[in-house]
This record gives sequence, structure tokens and C-alpha cells, in this order.
Amino acid sequence: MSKGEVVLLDFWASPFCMRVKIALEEKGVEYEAREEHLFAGKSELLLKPNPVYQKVPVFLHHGKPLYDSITIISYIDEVWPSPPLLPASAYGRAQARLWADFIDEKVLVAGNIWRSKGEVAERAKNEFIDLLKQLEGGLGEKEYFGGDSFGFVDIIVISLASWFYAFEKFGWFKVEEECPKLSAWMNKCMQRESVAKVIPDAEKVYEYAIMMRKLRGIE
Ligand code: GS8
Repeated sequence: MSKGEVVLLDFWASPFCMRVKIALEEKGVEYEAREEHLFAGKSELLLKPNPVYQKVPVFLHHGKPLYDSITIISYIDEVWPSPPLLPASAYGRAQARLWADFIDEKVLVAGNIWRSKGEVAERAKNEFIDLLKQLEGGLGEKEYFGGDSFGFVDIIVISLASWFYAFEKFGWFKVEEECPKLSAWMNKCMQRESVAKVIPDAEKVYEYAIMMRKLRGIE
């Protein structure tokens, strides 16, 4: 496949973009990731497909744009079916989508620990730990969220985990102490080639978060 077929409008610290990159790596699809300057002028390619929704990731397949990470990884799973990311059964797929909603609607919101301070940060932290425990319950004794193989929900959670170190630093807690099973699952996923290649260095994400806090006047 020629490289130009698959282009990703990317931002290195975005967990939403990481989801798409891990999915592509899992499938062995060649792609070109174009880094967007989110705060210093977005590219024409990002602005043009949808003037209302100007966020990354944007996925271009033969020039045709798609946005929203969940939609994109579901599309990738259909176009390049092997290895499958979503479960084979309709019920399994519905459950995977419910977890994706839980992460986007709840866990990510509580992850705002890094964008707050004082009592607000404390509340966000407590809620975040509570939600992580629910997530850990969802993993249960399984190897991966979907069962025996790494898939859709794992991709979503491990992408978010790229920010855990920053959350820990601002919230004064340790995921490993609060959720040891989830932490062991994280370490296992981090060993995967697709994940190790995509997930940025935790210190770099933390430094980026410090910079963003300063820009927002949170310090
Ligand atoms: C969220 C994308 C998003 O928020 C998805 O793809 O799953 N639900 C969407 N992207 C952020 C970067 S990550 O924080 C973004 O592009 N922000 C730039 C902006 O809002 O201008």
C-alpha cells in the first residue's frame, strides 16, 4: 500500500490520536502522521473537512476525511479486519462501546485533575480513583478487556494511561497502589510493540501538562 493512502492529522500528546496510531500499528497499516500545531495555527487539511469540528485526530483514507477517534478505529477495524479489535459477537461489541463511552464521558472528565488545583483537584482525584476501580472491575481476571486478546477497549484505556503519571503527580496518588491489577495490565500492554511505539514518554507528557497549566494560569 502506498503511504499517501492513509494520513493522520496528529498531535503527539493526544490520547485520542494515540488510539488511532495503536490501531494502525496493530493492523500493520502504513500511515503518515502529520503533526498539527493546535495552538499556533491548524493546517488547512484540519480546518477544511469540517469547519465546525476542528479537532485531531482526523483520518484521511484516499483523501476522504473521518474524525472522532472511536469512529476512526471502528472504521479501521472494518477496512483492515485482521487482527480484529472489536469482539466477534454483537453483545461483545456493544459492551466494548459502552466501556468506550464510560471512558470518554466519565474517566476523561475526572482526569481534569491536571487542569485544576485545591479542592477541585482533590474531588477530581477521588472521582478518578473511583472510576479507575470500576474499570479494574471491568477487566476482572481477564488478560485483556475483551478476553484473551488485546483489542478495542485496551487501546482506549492504554492511550489514556499515557497521562496517568501526570495525573499522579498533580493528584498525589499512585495508580499502582489504588488499582494493582489495572496497573499490571498497563505494564503488560506497554510491552506490546504497537503500544511502546506510540505512547510518549511519561515525563514528556508531564512537562507538557506543566506548560499547559502555566498557560492557563493554574499555578
Ligand atoms: C475528541 C478529540 C479532541 O478533543 C475524539 O477524537 O475522540 N471526541 C474526540 N481533540 C483535541 C486534542 S486532545 O485533547 C483537539 O484537537 N483539540 C483542539 C481544539 O479543541 O481546538
